[in-house]
Amino acid sequence: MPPSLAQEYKSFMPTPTIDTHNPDHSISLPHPSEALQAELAGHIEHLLAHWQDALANYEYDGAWLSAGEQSLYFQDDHGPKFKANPYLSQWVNREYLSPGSRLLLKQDQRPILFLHAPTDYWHAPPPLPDELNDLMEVRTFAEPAALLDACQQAVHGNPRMAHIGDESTDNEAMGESNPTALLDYLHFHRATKTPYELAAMRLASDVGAAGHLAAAEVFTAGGTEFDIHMAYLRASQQAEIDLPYGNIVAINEHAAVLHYQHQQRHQPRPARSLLIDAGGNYRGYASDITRTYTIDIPANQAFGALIDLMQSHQRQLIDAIAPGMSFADLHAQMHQQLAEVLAQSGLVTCSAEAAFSTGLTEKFCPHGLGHLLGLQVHDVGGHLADDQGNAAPPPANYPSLRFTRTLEVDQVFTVEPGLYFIPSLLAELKQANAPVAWAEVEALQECGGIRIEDNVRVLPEGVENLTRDAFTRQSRA
Ligand SMILES: [Mn+2]
Repeated sequence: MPPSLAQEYKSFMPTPTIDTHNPDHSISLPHPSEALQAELAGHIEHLLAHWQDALANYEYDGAWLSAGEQSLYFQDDHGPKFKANPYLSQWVNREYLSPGSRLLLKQDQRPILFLHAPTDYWHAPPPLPDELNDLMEVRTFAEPAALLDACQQAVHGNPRMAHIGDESTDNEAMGESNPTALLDYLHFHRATKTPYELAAMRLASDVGAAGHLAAAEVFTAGGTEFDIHMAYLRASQQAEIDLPYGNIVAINEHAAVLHYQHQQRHQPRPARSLLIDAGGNYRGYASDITRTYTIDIPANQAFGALIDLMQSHQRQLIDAIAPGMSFADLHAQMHQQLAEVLAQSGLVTCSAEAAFSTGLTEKFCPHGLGHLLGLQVHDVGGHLADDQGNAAPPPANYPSLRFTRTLEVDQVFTVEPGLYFIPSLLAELKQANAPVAWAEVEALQECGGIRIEDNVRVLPEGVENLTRDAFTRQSRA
């Protein structure tokens, strides 16, 4: 971290500490400090100016951002955890947002937050967002009907309004629903983060790193996928519903299932490898981190060497990042380097050049190199060439690439090269008589695969590696 960045970091972010009274050495995160509060004020100011430009560009007098409604499972009285519209939770920490809440933005007017705060003895109402008192007008309503009435009265005349949020009947009258041009503009700019958002994402990275360190220990000690998952939750101080996405905890060949979703309670055979893809959440912002480990015994030597190669391959890709370059080009570099890894470790019988040019590497890594990250784990706008809505579609041979844009300072995204032994894709290669060293590949198949994933912020030169910084802080703590 360059000194200026270290200073910037220190100035608004209290260092998380491990609670020494807690025998599990779980992370204990600081309460939003005065300094973070100061960043929040700057963030809201930035959003105000940004929305004023956006609305002026597309000739709207104002906009409604609505939180959305709680959905229920079919013929049931409960449903998944409510997750507010990210366009609203960019302004208001989603922990404060009940279903039905709305924000009114009008040119040259303070934002008004209409909070739904039901009188409910079945559930605890969300806390009130005192932190926003100086930044916007906050009105609370117990009844949704009263809230809607107040919304109608807050808009005088016949202004041209946009509505951003789900398209329920209540929202139809609020304005033009999710206009594409406005949304493209907003989506495009969500990629670059404000200092407040970066601070939140550093903390989300700390949460994730604390979980990953505990997970690695439990794996080495012989834990099952379930044990590792529970240790991750405990150490990162997250309940399952707090996670930015479901943990992927994959021992042995489970790692070849890219979004493996189970946690096995018993381990029938000795564990050879662990791929864990698990994130942290802080005030609605996500980290998205993957690590791969092996048990250090002679039988795992080849797989361990492959992990080392993938580690340096991932670092090389991160070192290549600079503003102005295309992420699609970086993705192509990943395949070029993957071809070298395959050739170097004797897994293919052709040259690295041939493994790359024939597309052989795509069978060993069928996913994209990375994606934008923020309020959503796969953040919006990855395929936009500009804020006018022109598209930057993925190259024809890499259809799974979620992020194709030109890199810009303060964009945050993941870099996650992988190398997998996926039975169905290997079968295709066998069918096609591909130049694969089958004995070597089959010996590694039981280890599933490797993915190394960090979250980076683009700097004028190089990157801030949110993930590696967080691992450093957490392993010291
Ligand atoms: Mn990811």
